Amino acid sequence: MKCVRCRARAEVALRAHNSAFCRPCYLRFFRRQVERAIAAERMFTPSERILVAVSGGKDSLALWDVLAELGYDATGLYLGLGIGPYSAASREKVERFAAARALPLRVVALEAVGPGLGIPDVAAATRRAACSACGTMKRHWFDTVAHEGGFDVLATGHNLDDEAARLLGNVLHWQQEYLARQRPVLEPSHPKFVRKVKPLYLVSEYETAAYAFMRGIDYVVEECPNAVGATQLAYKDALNRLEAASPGTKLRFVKEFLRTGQPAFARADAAPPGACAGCGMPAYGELCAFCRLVREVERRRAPAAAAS
Ligand code: Q46
Ligand code: ZN
Repeated sequence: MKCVRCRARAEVALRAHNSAFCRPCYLRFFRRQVERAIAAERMFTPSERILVAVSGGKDSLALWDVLAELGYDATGLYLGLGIGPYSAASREKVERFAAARALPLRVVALEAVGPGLGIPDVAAATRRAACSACGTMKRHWFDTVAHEGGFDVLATGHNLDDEAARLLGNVLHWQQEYLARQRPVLEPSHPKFVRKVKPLYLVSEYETAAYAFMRGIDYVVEECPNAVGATQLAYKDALNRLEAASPGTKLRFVKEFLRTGQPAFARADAAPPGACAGCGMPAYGELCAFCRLVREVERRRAPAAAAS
């Protein structure tokens, strides 16, 4: 198999793109795909300050790497979720990555800020699934750090597989509100929010993994222990089977949704959020989701504390 650009021996074959590339041509192809998505969706410009949410996994580190390579002003944000050895290992990977490339990194350990609650604390006290508590906590700290740090945009490493799985889940349950907000760029609906972007939304997990491998990125391979059995994985599995039978399915699914379906769901009249009475961040009720969750933890813990 030969590289479609230079005819050298190919290292990666991309069936969805009907292409194969040698290493230098693949790295160029990958960067151009990301660059094109940034430009086409007007995600950000070189003069803007970008906060990149990095988990230590291959997608977010590949994203940070490619943004830095393209010359963007990209600062990493690592949230210490307090999930035992997984959190310790991922933090170490992120810190090493940043140090080796002299990239600016912010580390926020959830147990050391605000109410001092890591994900296992919140999940145990509220008896919620860890991932549901985690989503609310992460959103709050991403928004807070981006706002307080004066960043223009928050970038996450969601790839095509993530977006396709999320879309499938939203369609299977006809989650109209989520479908209305599933876009690669979300403009802020409040002065304390920043723009949120997903520059990797059209590159597959395989493509990101190949990029990370070729760039020598050392990432945390183990998944978060809470990810095991997540419904998202079942959707990914189903989509992978469809992709194998008909290459390009995921790309078409996501692209065509954004072109034809998404605008129909987007409600032009969505009311903007007010201010949370607890933390001052944007909220749709009196309290934001984060403060509601923290109060729930406090409420549930109070009787236990009184009894002990
Ligand atoms: S980190 Fe958090 Fe994920 Fe772990 S607890 Fe679930 S949501 S699986 S991306
Ligand atoms: Zn709040």
